[in-house]
This record gives sequence, structure tokens and C-alpha cells, in this order.
Amino acid sequence: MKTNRDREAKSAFKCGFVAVAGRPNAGKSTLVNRLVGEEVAIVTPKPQTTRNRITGIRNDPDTQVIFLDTPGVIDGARGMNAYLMKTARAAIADADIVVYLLDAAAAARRPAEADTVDLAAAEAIAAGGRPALLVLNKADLLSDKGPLLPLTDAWSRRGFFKEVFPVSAADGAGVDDLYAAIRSLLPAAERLFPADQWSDLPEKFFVSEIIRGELFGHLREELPYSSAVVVESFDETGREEGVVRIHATIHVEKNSQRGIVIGKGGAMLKAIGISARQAAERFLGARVHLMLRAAVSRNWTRDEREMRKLGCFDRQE
Ligand SMILES: Nc1nc2c(ncn2[C@@H]2O[C@H](COP(=O)(O)OP(=O)(O)OP(=O)(O)O)[C@@H](O)[C@H]2O)c(=O)[nH]1
Ligand SMILES: [Mg+2]
Repeated sequence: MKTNRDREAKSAFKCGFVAVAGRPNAGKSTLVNRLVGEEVAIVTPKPQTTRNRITGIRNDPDTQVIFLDTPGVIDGARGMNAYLMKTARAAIADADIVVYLLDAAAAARRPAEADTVDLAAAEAIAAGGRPALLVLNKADLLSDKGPLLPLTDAWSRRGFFKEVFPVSAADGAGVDDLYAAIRSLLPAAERLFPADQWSDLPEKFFVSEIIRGELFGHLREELPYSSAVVVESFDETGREEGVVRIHATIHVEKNSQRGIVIGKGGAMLKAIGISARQAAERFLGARVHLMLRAAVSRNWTRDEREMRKLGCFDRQE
């Protein structure tokens, strides 16, 4: 039999979707990882790292929040850029709450009117009618916190956002206050996912992202942007004995790029494979046999069909 207290706890339960948006490199994935407490999204010092909508689920006794990490908001309407924008827009449209991130350290260096992409994005988010919060991220980089005040004032006056939060996703400062505000705005609803689940994406997806993360670490300049990783097989039959066997392919756009990925005598591919295997082992909690190869899918970033094949598709499609 249910007691009154059980019923109360049930009716007080809150659950909803929170889209985390902002320009490339603002720290969206870092913030989502911190809020969820798991590394759901790869973080790199380079812009346009996140390609897919990535979900990270935070479970508390009275709340379940499904965070949607999104690709950075950018200008430009072709190929990969158009795809990234579409993915971000779709996540915002599906969310109950939008959290918009600004790199506060960068914003403090320029007049607020210069943030045309941010202004346009904020306007669009406000027009969508969902409650929205502004996060001034990377506050730790401002040794003098002085510039935070005028920045907060300027954005508060514009009226796009319900509240403004100075935060450091990197060291966690201000994140609890932000989370409390998110929680207060969530609708009352039952949980959508089991309480021990922290993403709805398959392990296979995370392994391909782990490998892609290593490409950013090992390859220079544009090469990671020309690369996609496909996990061809994920064999768990040995999982009981603690072994997972994975075949994955790194796709690049040209022969010359494939040469760089493979490296002299295969040295680069080997180095990428070793770090990716170690990271995958930590993630899966099992030994991993990783077979990695490199292939050319000519100009795949300019061809929508190829992009889909290589993992760039909106999950709503
Ligand atoms: N100092 C500092 N660095 C941060 C903070 N948050 C993120 N970073 C760094 O900023 C860089 C970009 O972080 P990401 O989390 O990958 O940014 P993102 O917005 O997801 O980027 P895209 O996916 O490329 O759009 C990384 O080098 C992070 O370590 C912060 O609060 N303080
Ligand atoms: Mg990201």
C-alpha cells in the first residue's frame, strides 16, 4: 500500500529535456559532462568538436534531467555547417528548457553588440517561448571578475533569458546554482529512463566518439574535421571473460590524408589505436581488442548521403 509520503514524492518528481547550446568552443560539452557526472561528450580545445546531439542523463532522487549537448551555433549554410546548425536547432525545439553558453572570457574582451551570432541565437531561442538561462562560462579565466557585471547587466536588460549565471564548467564553480535553477523550471513528470541510465546512446557510439577524440589529440589542424569514425563491429561475446572486440574505420576525404593518418610505417595509426584502446577500456570496464583502419571516402563532408553513412544524422530523422 502506498503511503501519503510516497504519493507526495511521486507528484513532486520532475523530469525534462534541457538543450545546451552556444557557439563552438563555449564549453557546452564540458558543462554537460559536469552536470551529468560522466564523460558523455568529447571535449577538445578546438571548435566544432561535437557533431551529434548527445544525451547525458542526470538522475537525482526527485529529478531526472536529460541534457542535450549540441554542435556549436555558427553562420554558414552549407555542408557540415548546415548540418551542425540543423542539429542544434532541432535539439532546442525539442527541449523544455534551453541553456545558452557564452565564453565569458572572450565576451569580456569585446563590446556586447559584437556578439551578433549570440544575439541572433538568443532572439531565436526567446521566440521559441521556452524558458532559457544564460551561462557566462569560463569565469575562472577572468582573474578580475569586474567584466562579469556589465556583461550580466547587458544580457539581463535584453530580456531573452530568465536568469544569468557566471559559471566555470571546468572547475565546477556556479554549476550547483545553475542546476538548482534548471530544476525549478522543469515540468512535473515521471522519469523517462531507468534511474541508473546516464545516456540513451549505445556504447558503440561512445567508442566511435572516443576514437574521434583521439584524432583531435594526434592530428593537426583541419584533419580531424575531415575525419569520421565508424564502428563496424562491436563483438561482446567475450564480455563475460572481460574482452570486447571492436573493428573501426577512420574515414578521411583524400588519399593524402589517409597517408597522414597511417603515418610512417603505420606509426600514427598505431599510436591513435593505443590511446583509443586504453580510453575504450576505461569506458567499457573490459579489455578491448581494437582493430583500426583508415579509408578514403572522397569529399564526404560535402555529400549529404555520405555524411549520413558516416554518422552525421539527426537522431529525430
Ligand atoms: N578555463 C576554462 N576552460 C573551459 C571551460 N569550459 C570549457 N573549457 C575549455 O574550452 C574548450 C572547449 O570546450 P568544449 O566543452 O569542447 O566546448 P564545446 O562548446 O562543446 O565545443 P564544440 O563542441 O566544438 O562546439 C576545451 O579546451 C575546454 O577544456 C571553463 O569553464 N574554463
Ligand atoms: Mg562540444
